[in-house]
Amino acid sequence: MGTALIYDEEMTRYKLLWVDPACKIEVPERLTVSHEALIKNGLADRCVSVPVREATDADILLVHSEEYLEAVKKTPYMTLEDLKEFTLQYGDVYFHPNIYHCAKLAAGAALQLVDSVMTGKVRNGMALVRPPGHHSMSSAANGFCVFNNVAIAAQYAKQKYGLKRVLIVDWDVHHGQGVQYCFEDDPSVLYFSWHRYEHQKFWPQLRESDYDSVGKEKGAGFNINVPWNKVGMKNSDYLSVFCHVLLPVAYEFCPDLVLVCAGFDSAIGDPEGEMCASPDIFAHLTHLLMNLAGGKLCAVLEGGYNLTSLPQSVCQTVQTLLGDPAPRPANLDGPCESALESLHCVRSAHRQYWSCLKHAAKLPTFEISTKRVKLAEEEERLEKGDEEKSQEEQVWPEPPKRVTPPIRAALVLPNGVACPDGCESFGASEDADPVIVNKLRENFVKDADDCHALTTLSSLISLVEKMEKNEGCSDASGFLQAVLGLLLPLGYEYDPSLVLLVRMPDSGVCDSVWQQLTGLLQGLAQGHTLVLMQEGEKERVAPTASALLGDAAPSLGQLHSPLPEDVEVLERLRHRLQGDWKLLQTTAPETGRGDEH
Ligand code: X5A
Ligand code: ZN
Repeated sequence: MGTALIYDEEMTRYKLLWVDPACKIEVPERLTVSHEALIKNGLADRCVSVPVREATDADILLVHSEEYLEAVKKTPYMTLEDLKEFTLQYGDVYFHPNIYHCAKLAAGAALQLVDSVMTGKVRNGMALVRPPGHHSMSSAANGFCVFNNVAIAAQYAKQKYGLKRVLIVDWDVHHGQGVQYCFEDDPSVLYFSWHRYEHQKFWPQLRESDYDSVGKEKGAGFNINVPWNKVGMKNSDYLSVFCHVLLPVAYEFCPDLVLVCAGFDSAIGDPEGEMCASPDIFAHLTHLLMNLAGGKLCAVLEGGYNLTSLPQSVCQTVQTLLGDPAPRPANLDGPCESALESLHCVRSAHRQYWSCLKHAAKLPTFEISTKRVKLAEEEERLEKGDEEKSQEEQVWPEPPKRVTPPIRAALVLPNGVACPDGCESFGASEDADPVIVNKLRENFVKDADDCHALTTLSSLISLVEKMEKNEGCSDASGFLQAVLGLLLPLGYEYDPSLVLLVRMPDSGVCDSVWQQLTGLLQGLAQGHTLVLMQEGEKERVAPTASALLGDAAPSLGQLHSPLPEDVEVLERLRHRLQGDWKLLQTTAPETGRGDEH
């Protein structure tokens, strides 16, 4: 099962034809540098190349109005003056005689990707497209976007494949208000977006981009906005929101398909985002989504305007889709105070909709949305001095070279247990092949010199398992809560060089939960995972090997509420540890930490 890559040079054939400072960053080179980097790193060759197609009128009308489509259809025949005039009715966008053609290809590329994944031709994939889509609305172009590629893809997937639930993860640094408007009252599409907001000072400056826009009517709870009220957000801030908001909710939602509005203006160096997350964070964001929906993930390019960090980020994403282990995440020093405040607000706004957030702290009444603007203005005045610094050119190290391990999974098996396909069998020590022994040593236990790493993580894992023992598989949700909210952030912050995963014979963990755990933990320690099982666990060998090989774990089904007594134990532990482990924090120091429960 491969990874699709969709790209067509035709989508580079339009550009800004007049002077407009707001639009000058959206250039054709965004696509060419991204594609060339994929070739240079040997990634394009490893993908299944899927051709683009033009989205049909019917496809486009899944999201857009007939009047709007008809208006855009006329743009190829307009003079420069007419195009300028036409452009004026919309915000931060430009038209070109060839943009309608490219916009049909961009939406069509997203649909080809959905088809490739849904028919099983590939497991996952990425489409490199221009123009982007997530700002465009039913009857309006906006923010460089003409047709809403991902929104169209979601409607198309629901209609053509009868999908009940689609998750859209928008990690672009701007709010995809077009996607929000499209699915606001629709509980079958869960839209998650984080975005630079600065208390409504940042484009598109919408009141409805704040955390309290949770969806409407039947769709209440299915729109999740995480506003970034400061620039300079880092890897820790992004991972923290994944662990404490997106992933728990996504697992509870249990999507049939994951679509990613994959904008890379949220990476360091981007002139729009002004964030500080390194390009390799996208390896982890991608990895963490890859065990949802049985691995069916379609990433569609949105923004990304720094011509160095954009291709680096694209490569990190595609290489992860291909199954290569993620690099060890650097400098996870915990979320900043502003991020914690946003986290707290989002979790509390959604606690009534998601059982995984039921226990989240309530919001103190003063802390309501944009009312904090006054406070923000004060802070802004204090920070004015730093402003010039942040606009200077950023430098960051090139992401570490990632290797495809020669052996993905090796097993030591007792007599009579067949070695699953794709794994290397590693015999008992007397007749062990010295070549394999050496390969193993090189690839798996080379730098496992830190005994504390092993003991700490393994005891945590068995702790989590113990908790599970009494309940068997009846409480997958409690187990998952422990993994996502406790083990994963702890693991990330600890940054081990080896993950030792021990399975006790009577652990009540069922296969799918076990595979999810194994899959998620492979984001740590560059995927260096050593699983220990006892002889009685023969039936677990195949599912374990499958998870180690990087197969997507089967989905857990829609989860019910975790048991209150489990939640209480977990929360107590999280509170006890969060002084030392910043990634466990979910509330800002001054925003009523005492309010939990
Ligand atoms: C797709 C995207 C950004 C538009 C910014 C306009 N659009 N100021 O990143
Ligand atoms: Zn953007």
